[in-house]
Amino acid sequence: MLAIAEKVDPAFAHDVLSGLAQDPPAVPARWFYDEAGSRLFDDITRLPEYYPTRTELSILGRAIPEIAEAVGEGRAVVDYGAGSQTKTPVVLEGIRPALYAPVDISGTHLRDSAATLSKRFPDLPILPIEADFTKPFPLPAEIGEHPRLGFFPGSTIGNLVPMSAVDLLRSFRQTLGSGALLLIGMDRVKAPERLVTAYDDAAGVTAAFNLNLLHRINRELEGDVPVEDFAHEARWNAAQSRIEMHLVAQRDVTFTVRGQPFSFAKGSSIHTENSHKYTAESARVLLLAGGWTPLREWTDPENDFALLLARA
Ligand code: AVJ
Repeated sequence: MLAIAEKVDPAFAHDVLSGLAQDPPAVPARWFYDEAGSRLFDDITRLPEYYPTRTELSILGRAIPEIAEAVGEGRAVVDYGAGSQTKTPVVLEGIRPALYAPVDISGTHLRDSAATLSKRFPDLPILPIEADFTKPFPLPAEIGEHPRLGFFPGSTIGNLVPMSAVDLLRSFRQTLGSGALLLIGMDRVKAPERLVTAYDDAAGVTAAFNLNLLHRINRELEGDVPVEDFAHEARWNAAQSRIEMHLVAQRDVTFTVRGQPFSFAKGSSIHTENSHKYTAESARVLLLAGGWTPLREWTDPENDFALLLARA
């Protein structure tokens, strides 16, 4: 029991207990990614309905010669979110950086992906940085004086409300310094039906991903949430240009988490994720507000997803 209790992140307990008591109730999306959740997200990226991952990879594959030309050789690549096993190798192969610095909050994930990459790029110096990149952090001196390229793929920026996204872009600019470039992936606004389908797939994988949060609360926080009484819902919020994921109570429900009681009336929900979508224009405005000047953008033929290159 103690071994399990020891693994519980106090920040998880705090975010769940205060988030469920909030009006409207909400738990930050970062808590999806325990072991089961990370596996489910991996499955999501292969779903026919979930276009972002494969679209971004194909844009990157086609654009990499132009990206390499714009970026130049000998940069230090700072990879926020530590290494997609598919996208990062395309970038490293294409631009021939002087150094690769993956940043991740999980030391285990960081070491695993660094080990995999060093097999494929034996001559590339790799400098793993264990940090929460949502807060400003200094780059270690070992990174040297190479001009930097920040890499922030996957539309992860979309999880943040624009105010927080701007803060994050500003802090990237601060840490990467003058002369830095940023290569960032952003999902595009498109027909709401397609967006909702991408976040509510026929096989129910995204539903399982969303509901896993409740299982995690039960496993790690002594919860007795009746998971079967909640249903996954993906909603398009047009005013805020985002997909929202919710867990909707299917009847009046009461439960406890760490002894604290909660009640949800039938039809009320726990808001579990925002995934903001940008137009070509709003993406550029977001970058500018964050202190980055957009230089170029690459999209797929359907204009479903965009990779943007910007300079500090
Ligand atoms: C990893 C945040 C980019 O918002 O599309 C996928 C997460 N949630 N399906 C996204 C997610 C449901 C994903 N990001």
